[in-house]
Amino acid sequence: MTLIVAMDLLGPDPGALGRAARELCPYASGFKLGWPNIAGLGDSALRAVRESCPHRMVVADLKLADIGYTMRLIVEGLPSADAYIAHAFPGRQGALDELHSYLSALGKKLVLVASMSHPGSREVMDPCLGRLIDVARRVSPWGVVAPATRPWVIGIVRRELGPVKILSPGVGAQGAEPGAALRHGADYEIVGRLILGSRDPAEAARRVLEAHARARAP
Ligand code: BMP
Repeated sequence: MTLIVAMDLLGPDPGALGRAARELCPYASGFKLGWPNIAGLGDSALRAVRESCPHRMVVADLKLADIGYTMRLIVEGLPSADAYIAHAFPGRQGALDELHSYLSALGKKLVLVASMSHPGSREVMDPCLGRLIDVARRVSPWGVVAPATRPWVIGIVRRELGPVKILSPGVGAQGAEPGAALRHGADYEIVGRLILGSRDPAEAARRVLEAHARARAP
């Protein structure tokens, strides 16, 4: 499957997180929890989702950007995710290499942010895209974040990094059409408000998956 649901809208509410995960479990490959969920609840936010939909990926979107020692301490305190998102810009040595080794030893996945979906990504990140991709090449993470809102960036990441998983946010509320990122080479679209802000989240998720199926049709 191709959909990762971003849970930010539900905030630090374990009941709401659990209910949404249960309802969307048939449609989602995974659930991404960010600081709006984790800051008030810690690891129990991740556990609420894991327990409600046990066989899907739980992604902790911590956007880590620190020395390796500190990033490892942060992850140790939030152990219930399958995948962790970090920025690429801290670089490999003494930072992402240590985080990657730690996560790999636990059988967990690292995802690096190469480019972002908001317009401001063009100010600093996109002029450095080649260097951020180079960090990703040397760290060799499981996945990379690249924006659905500027899908040509997805094409560059795909061309440069080959079989890495590409996770693309920016669908719906930020303007990209469901399926557009997949058509440009992404593996997953990260979708939050379009689904959780709708009156019938399961129906909204089903529609996103229909668009994904059309995008993948030959
Ligand atoms: P929404 O579909 O509601 O816009 O949510 C998008 C999600 O993806 C949010 O959790 C946001 O933090 C995250 N995200 C993003 O929007 N752009 C990026 O470049 C990277 C992200 O992680």
